[in-house]
Amino acid sequence: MSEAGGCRGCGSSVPQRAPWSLVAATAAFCLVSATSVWTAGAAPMSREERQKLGNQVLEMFDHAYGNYMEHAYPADELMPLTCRGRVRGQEPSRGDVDDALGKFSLTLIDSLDTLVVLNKTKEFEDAVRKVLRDVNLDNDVVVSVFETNIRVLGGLLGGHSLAIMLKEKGEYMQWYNDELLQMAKQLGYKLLPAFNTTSGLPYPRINLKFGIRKPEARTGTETDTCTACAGTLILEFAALSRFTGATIFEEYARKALDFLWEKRQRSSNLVGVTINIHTGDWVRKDSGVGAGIDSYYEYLLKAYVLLGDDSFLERFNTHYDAIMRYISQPPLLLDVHIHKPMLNARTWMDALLAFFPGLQVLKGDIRPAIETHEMLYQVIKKHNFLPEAFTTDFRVHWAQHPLRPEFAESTYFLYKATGDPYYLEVGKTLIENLNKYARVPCGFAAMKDVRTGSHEDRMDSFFLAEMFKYLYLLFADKEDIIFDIEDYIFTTEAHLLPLWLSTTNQSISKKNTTSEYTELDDSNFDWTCPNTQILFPNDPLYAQSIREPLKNVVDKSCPRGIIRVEESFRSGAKPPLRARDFMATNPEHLEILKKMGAASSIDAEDGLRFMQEMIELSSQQQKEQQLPPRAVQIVSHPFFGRVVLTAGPAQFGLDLSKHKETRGFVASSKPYNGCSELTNPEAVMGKIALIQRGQCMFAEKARNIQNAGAIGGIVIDDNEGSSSDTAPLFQMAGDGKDTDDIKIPMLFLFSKEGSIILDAIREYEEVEVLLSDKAKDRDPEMENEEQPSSENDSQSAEQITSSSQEVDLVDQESPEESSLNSQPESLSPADMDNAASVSPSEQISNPMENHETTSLDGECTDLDNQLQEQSETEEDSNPNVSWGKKVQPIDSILADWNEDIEAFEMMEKDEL
Ligand code: DMJ
Repeated sequence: MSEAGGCRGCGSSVPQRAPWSLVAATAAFCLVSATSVWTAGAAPMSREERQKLGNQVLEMFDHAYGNYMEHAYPADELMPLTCRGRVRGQEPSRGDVDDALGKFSLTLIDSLDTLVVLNKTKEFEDAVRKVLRDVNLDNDVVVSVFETNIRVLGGLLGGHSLAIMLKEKGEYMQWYNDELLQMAKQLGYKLLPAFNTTSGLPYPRINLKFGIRKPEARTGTETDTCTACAGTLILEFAALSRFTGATIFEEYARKALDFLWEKRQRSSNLVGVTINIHTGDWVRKDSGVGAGIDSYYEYLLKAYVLLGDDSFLERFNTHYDAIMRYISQPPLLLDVHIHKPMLNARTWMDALLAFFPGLQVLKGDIRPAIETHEMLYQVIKKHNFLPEAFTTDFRVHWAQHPLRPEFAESTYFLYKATGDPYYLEVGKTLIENLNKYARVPCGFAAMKDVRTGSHEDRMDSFFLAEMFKYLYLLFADKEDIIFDIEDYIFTTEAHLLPLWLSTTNQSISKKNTTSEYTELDDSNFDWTCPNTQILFPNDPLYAQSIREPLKNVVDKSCPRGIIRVEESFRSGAKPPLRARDFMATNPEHLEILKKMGAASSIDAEDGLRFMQEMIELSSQQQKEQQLPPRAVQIVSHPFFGRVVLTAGPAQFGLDLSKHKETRGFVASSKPYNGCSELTNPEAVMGKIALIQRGQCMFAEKARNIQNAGAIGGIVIDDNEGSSSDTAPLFQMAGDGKDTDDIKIPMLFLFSKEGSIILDAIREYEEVEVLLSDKAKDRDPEMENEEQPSSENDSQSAEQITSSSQEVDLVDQESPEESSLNSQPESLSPADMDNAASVSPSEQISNPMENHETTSLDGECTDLDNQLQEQSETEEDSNPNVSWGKKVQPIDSILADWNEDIEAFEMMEKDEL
């Protein structure tokens, strides 16, 4: 190659065409090479240490990929806790997440080009042969068009791109004859029927065998899709067209992008989250840079980089200008309404937006990239991982973390742009946290709850496609990679497409391509490159100077709130009324409410925010009655604390959040249902008793095992196959009587999590667990005994698997245990009683829906204190008013506000 050249730098540069374009896309990269001039700030990292970290990444990849290949392949994904493959239809449905699984060995295909980046050429060659031999793209499965495109089509094209590169080098892949490309083309044709809509926007799902329209297809009735789903096709589809000469793919992807562009909200230049594929109406009018929209923006800029079509850059810049105007509130990125872009649509951010600083680097806007990245890093330092969503005051909103790579991606790009070794330290922390908290004997498990450290039986393919690539590249020197990464662009799934495609088969885009430098109308592109002041500070401490003021942003403050309060104080006005401070008995508050929406637009904005906060507060208060999930951590050999299971709490017995955790060996109780006096007290004495759910009240079971001398109890669900992956977590209720006599801690595990412990007992006999509110660090003493190699890890994992396949407690245990395998339909009356004793509101505690209800240490203290002080002053001056008394119920306040909300919605509709 190369068309690419000049100012290149970090694995995603541009072809050498129009000079203006070149600067626009790569200006940030010219900052690279700062590594050598680094003089202060974070200490430089030695080559030795970088190599060590690079090797660690390789070992981690081997652990993930090796276990997938050994225990899951040809299934789509590895289930790292039960150490087997996830086969769609054979596991309880997880809803939309499963639409990525098409029975096409997803993880293998998604890992192809990672193997080459990580220098595993031999393994790549083997993997390609396996794909060609085993993968069937014609399964009767309904899959997501978006996921299939970015992961499978992208994976095949990335594999092809590197296969032909290797073949040209003359050593590996000499037999290769574009077979992966042929598969990609076959898949491309399978996806095309999805575009059969009047708008040209694709249906969100397609049946790989039957397409959309056939009755057997079981899809094609959807009306809506997400903006990212319709707008993240151009890189793969254009690459497919240019590799094969079949122009239809690029044409369809362009048409969808053109339609989205036409439908942008004209006054704000923003797009909504979901759109009707037939009418083009925005279905969800909130707009951000995270979930649902993210890669639409990414692909506009990267399509320009890969295809050299200026119209994509102009669109990107127009959107970027709007994003920076309305959504960016550094260091935050907050969703707004497309019609009312000054109004925030949410008070929380999602983890997917962590890719945005990386995109800003590609655009060349480094300052806000550094700021947002720093804020995200502080959230990570607090919770070890980025929770799926977190509030503007950095509390956990959705506690899951499915090992997403976006933050690693941005870290890589920022390091390349700044050369600041700080970003190497960030990468090191990511590696440490993955090994410490997500690594299990059979791979890496997603976090079910970053607060408790509990796991989910899930290792998504993007973890191999993206995470290891970005982490390895972060620490690699040029000579560590067998090809020049700068000749390629990363897709959203981090698949590599060669930049020379820009000049191949470009018939479709020719009319839009600027072949010579032309002055574009960039009058409204304030944020556009070249912006040398932002980009070339020529100061090795530049990044650090931007991070410095944000050092404690997460721990000590609520930046936005504080700014607003300060501004208000500066202007002599009182700070806006916040829902959490509202007292219906405070005449001043009532006066403020009356004024809201009437006077200035600022008052109106405060009023709407107040309404939103009230709604959130109300649902939060309802949820406050719920106890958070707990953790059961297996601490004995060979788990050493690595497997953490999500457990439901009990409303009786020892409260694990207030007391020290309980640790002990486990023993099955006899009878297994624990509904009568135990016949094996000697076995459970001083241990944690395992009891099966059903046939009597939870409290009765607890009393029986306590009387037998157990120090804790784990109730295991009797509904075979139930799992906290697919069902809301239980809280075990008491029996309606006084349960103060129950002193031991009791936790509930669904059947799948429970069987992990039962399997372990069968295999290792002595199994020790820790019952706690949050997983604890691994036991250092145990660590010393730990077998170091991943080979050993996978051996033990293999043993667990085989045991999990063979375990049959019914055969081994007492007759009462025969109900272990009973189906939900065969619930006994006592089961019914048991279920009835737990009201739905008491029971359901789904982490995906669960807002964190208690403040974390040190969060928002400044703002809270200021507002609290203010409220106290008001209280003092009015002795008749006191907190918690005479407060109008939230419901009635909400009813009062309902009319206004409806009016606001009408207003929005009218504007459409
Ligand atoms: C990946 O599949 C892609 O990066 C996609 O664009 C959104 N995020 C997931 C991983 O989090």
